[in-house]
Amino acid sequence: MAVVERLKAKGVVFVHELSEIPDRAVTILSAHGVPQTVLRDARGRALRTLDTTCPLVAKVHAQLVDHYHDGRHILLIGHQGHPEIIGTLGQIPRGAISVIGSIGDLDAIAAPPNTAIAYAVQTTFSVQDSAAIIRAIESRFPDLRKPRSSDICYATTNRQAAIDAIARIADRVIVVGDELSSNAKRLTEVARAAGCADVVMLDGTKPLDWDWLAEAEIVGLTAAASTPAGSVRAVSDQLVAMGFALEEVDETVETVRFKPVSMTPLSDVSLADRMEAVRRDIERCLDRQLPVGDTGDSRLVKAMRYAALGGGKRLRGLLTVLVAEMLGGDQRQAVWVASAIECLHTQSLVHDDLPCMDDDDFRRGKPSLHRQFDEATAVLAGDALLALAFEMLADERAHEDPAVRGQLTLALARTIGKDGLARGQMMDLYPPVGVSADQIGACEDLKTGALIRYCVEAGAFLAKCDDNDHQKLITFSEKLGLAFQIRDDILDHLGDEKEVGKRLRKDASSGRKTAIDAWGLDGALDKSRRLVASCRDVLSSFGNKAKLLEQVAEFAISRAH
Ligand code: GRG
Repeated sequence: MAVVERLKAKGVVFVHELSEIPDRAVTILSAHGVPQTVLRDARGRALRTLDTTCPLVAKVHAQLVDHYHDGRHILLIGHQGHPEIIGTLGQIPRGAISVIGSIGDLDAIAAPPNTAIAYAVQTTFSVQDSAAIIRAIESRFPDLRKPRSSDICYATTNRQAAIDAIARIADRVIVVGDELSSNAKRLTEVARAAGCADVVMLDGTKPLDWDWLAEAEIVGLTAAASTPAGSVRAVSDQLVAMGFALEEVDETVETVRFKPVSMTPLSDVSLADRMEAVRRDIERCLDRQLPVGDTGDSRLVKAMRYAALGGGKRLRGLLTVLVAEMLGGDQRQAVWVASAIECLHTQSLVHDDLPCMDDDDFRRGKPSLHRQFDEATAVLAGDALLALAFEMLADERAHEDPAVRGQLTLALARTIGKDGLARGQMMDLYPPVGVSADQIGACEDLKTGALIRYCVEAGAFLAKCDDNDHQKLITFSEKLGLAFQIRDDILDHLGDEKEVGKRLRKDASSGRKTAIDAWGLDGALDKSRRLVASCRDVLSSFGNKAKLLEQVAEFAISRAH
């Protein structure tokens, strides 16, 4: 409270909802962490937002996302309604997580014993109480994933251990902290449980009660992890003035150091940083969908991993995530669907590289899959990636509404089948004699544009957007797809093989007609700039929220690989 009052005096306003904050205000997200929806809304508004989520809380969030992607139900040990729990619940879709504050809450969960479970703990929970709940979870659910190290914050753990020792010998215990602080309350509970009946919580602003201390020989003094040092000093100074000698009983030295909070407002995060974050999310999700078994029979999965992991711009996945985010869709579902799309995209690259198709030895800067393994493995790994993409779209983690999962699945089947990618590839392999510029355009649109369109549509499906916005986004995706293809032609003409990561100048040697044949290099560049301008026009009605999508269009025509 003392800190809150000090900040209020400096003009800081405390709010519960983002909607209470006026545009352009500097916004600080609390160390307890916030739900993904708050982060998304903060990014989408003209707020200079700094995210001060505690790294220990962020670690719990990251682990929960992995458990969610693994299809586990999560038991979150914590206090219902506490800000940290609200933030943590908002990291993954509702229904995938249950809050357990007591053994009674655990008993009320209906899950059968063979349920795949993971648990996490509020970072300020009581070590002892969590240990009892964890034992009950362990005895009920054998298929259990635990945190790699304790989720409870080191400062909370150390203070609880210290007060447990002190309270055993103290006549009175003073916890300096605030009623609102979870870890301060835990300290009073631990002190009482250790056998001290006289425990009070003080905030350090009022004089100590002489009568209460008169008969005490030993007074235990502790403070919450978030209590300012000045408040602790105010209390200890008074104790010394009363004649108590200070003695430190716990020798634990806390050496943990955190990276300073990034001062780059969320709304100013560059496309490159966002791309990198989405790339990491997709990589993490796919890594978990492709575990190498220990049976020795893992050649197929190794080949799938070789092709699907560690390469590619993930531009298609990024589109799905950004569109879903702009429209209010769930971020974790968007990453899941984006990962499915990247599986499918990888399959098309693997098969495209085969000698019977485009015959390429290099892809994403390394030997193509059939060169690294063999052709049969490349065919089968491609098939399995295709199957995995559909499996993921049909899975509940794509969306809780089966109708949305149906839309996602049906639309992808149409995008890649006899009227989509496969048809485009066929047209490319067997062009009609005297192929026209229009026919080349149609072929490229099916080979490349259709999947880009699908990525944008997938984001719209996830967010269940209205027909009007859906139509605008389709127009955007068509222009973007064409701009992307033109850049591909320009890169084939001018690009650097090392940077692009595959063999170039194939179009000229194969006699294939490209955008440069149609409009010349300057004409193609001019056309792509005009396409980006129309992307911007179409997106203008979405306002600031579409800023990153506009930048994706600019990236599509300026990329060097
Ligand atoms: C899916 C049923 C089904 C059939 C596939 C092989 C095939 C039929 C189609 C080939 C489609 C293809 C490879 C089109 C080229 C698309 C393209 C421009 C790929 C390069 O995309 P980038 O630059 O690649 O985004 P990264 O590596 O960054 O992901």
